[in-house]
Amino acid sequence: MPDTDCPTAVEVNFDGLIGPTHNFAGLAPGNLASWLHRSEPSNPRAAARQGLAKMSRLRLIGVPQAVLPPQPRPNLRLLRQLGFSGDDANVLATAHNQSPRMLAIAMSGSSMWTANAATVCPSADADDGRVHFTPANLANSLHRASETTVTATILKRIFHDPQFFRHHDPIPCSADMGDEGAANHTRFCDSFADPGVQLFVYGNDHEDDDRSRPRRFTARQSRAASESVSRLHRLDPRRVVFAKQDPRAIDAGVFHNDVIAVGHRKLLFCHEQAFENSMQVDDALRRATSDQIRIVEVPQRRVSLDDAVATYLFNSQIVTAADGQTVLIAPEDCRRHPGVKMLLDELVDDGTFDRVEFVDLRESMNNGGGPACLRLRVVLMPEEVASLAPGVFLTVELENQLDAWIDRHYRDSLTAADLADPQLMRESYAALDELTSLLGLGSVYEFQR
Ligand code: SUG
Repeated sequence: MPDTDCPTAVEVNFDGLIGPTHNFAGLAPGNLASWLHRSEPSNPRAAARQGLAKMSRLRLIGVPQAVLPPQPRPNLRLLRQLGFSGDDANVLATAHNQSPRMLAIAMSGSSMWTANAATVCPSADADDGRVHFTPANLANSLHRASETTVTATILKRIFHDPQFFRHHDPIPCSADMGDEGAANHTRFCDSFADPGVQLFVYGNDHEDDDRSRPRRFTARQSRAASESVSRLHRLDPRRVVFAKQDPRAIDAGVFHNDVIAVGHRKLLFCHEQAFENSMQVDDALRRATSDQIRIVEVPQRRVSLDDAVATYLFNSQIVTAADGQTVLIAPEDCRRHPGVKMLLDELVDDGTFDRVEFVDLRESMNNGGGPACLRLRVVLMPEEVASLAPGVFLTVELENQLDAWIDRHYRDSLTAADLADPQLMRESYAALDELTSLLGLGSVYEFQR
C-alpha cells in the first residue's frame, strides 16, 4: 500500500488479474490480433503469470500497483438469459452444441483489460472534490458488455467511501452510445495532485459524413458517451478536450485510442495518424494546458500504422519510477522490430524517456491487449488511498500468494472444446472464491451467495 503519510497524490495502476478461462475466441470487432489468434489453444497459467510479472516489475520500480479480480466465468446468468436451461452442466453442454460462440462469450477472460473497465477522474478535477467512476458500457460486443455489472460491484467494493468516491451508472447502452472507458481517456498534469486536463477520444459522432467514418471496422467510442462522462464527472469544460480518431487508424486495427497514443503527466506520445485533425487537437491541448504539454508525434515514415498496431508501441505504459525516472514499459514485440527499437533508442537518447523496459505479455497480446490495456489508472490523495480495501495493493506477500494461487488453480492449455467442461467451471469458481478472500474483498460474485 502506498505511504499514506506522504502528503501528495499518487497514480495507482489497477491491473486486471488474468482469469482461469482466458481463451482465444476471435470475439473482438476491429481487433486484428484477436481475429488472427482465434481458436488457437490458450495458456491461462502463463497468461496470469505474465500479467503478474508486469505488476511485480512496476511494484519493484516504485509504482503503486494494485489488483482487480477477474469476472466470474462461466457467466451462467448470461447463458440462462440466452435461453440455455437445465442444471449448470446442461447449460454448458447445450450452449456448446447449439452455439459455441455464445459459450465462448460466457467464458471470456476479457475483463483482464481494465483500461476498459471504467473512466476515472481524480478529485482534483471534479468540482465536488470526489473521485468519479463511470463503468464502461462496452456496448460494441456482448462478451465485453456483460462485464459492466460485476465491474461496477467490484469498483464500489474497493472504492467504498462515499465521502471520497462517486460511482455513476454506465452510459445507457445503444449502438450510438458506445463507451470503452479509460482506453479512450488521458489525463495530463504536472504533479498528480494538480488539477489536470482531460483528453477524451472518440471514433464516432452522429454528425459524421461517409468520408469521416471507418469503412472496414466499427468505431467503438462515441462522442456523445465521452461528453456524457465528462459532464457526469463534473469537470471544468475549459480543461477538457475532445478529439476524433482518424478513421484510417480504426480501419488499420486501432480499436481504442490507447493502441495509438499514450499520455503521462505533461507528455503525449502518439502516432501522427492518431487523430483526424492532429493540428487542431495539438492546439486545443496546448491551450487547455497553458502550453505545459509536450507532444511527441511519431511520423508514418518512421513507424507505419500497421507496425504501430503489430508492435503495440503506443500501448506501452509511461510511468514515473520512485527514482524520478520516466520509464516506458513496452511490449517485447517493440524490441524485436528494428525500426521501432531504433526509435525507442533515440527517444532515450533525447531524454523523452529515461529508459525503456520490455515485458513479455504474449498471451494477452494475442488477444489484442498490451501493457496499457491491462491497467486502470486511478490518481488518489493519501486520505483516499487510506480509505480503500487494503488487500488489493500488491505487496511482496500478496505477489507470492497470487503466484501460488495461479499454480494451484490454472490450467496450462485451453481449447474451445474445453470451455464446456463442468470441471473447468468448478476450478474457475474455486479459484475466484479463494481470490476474493486473498484480496480481503469478502464475497463479490453471485455464485458466492
Ligand atoms: O476489446 N480483446 C479486447 C482487447 C482490449 C484491449 N484493451 C485496450 N486496448 N485498452 C477487445 O478487443 C478478445 C477476446 C477474444 O477474442 O477472445 C478481446 O475482447
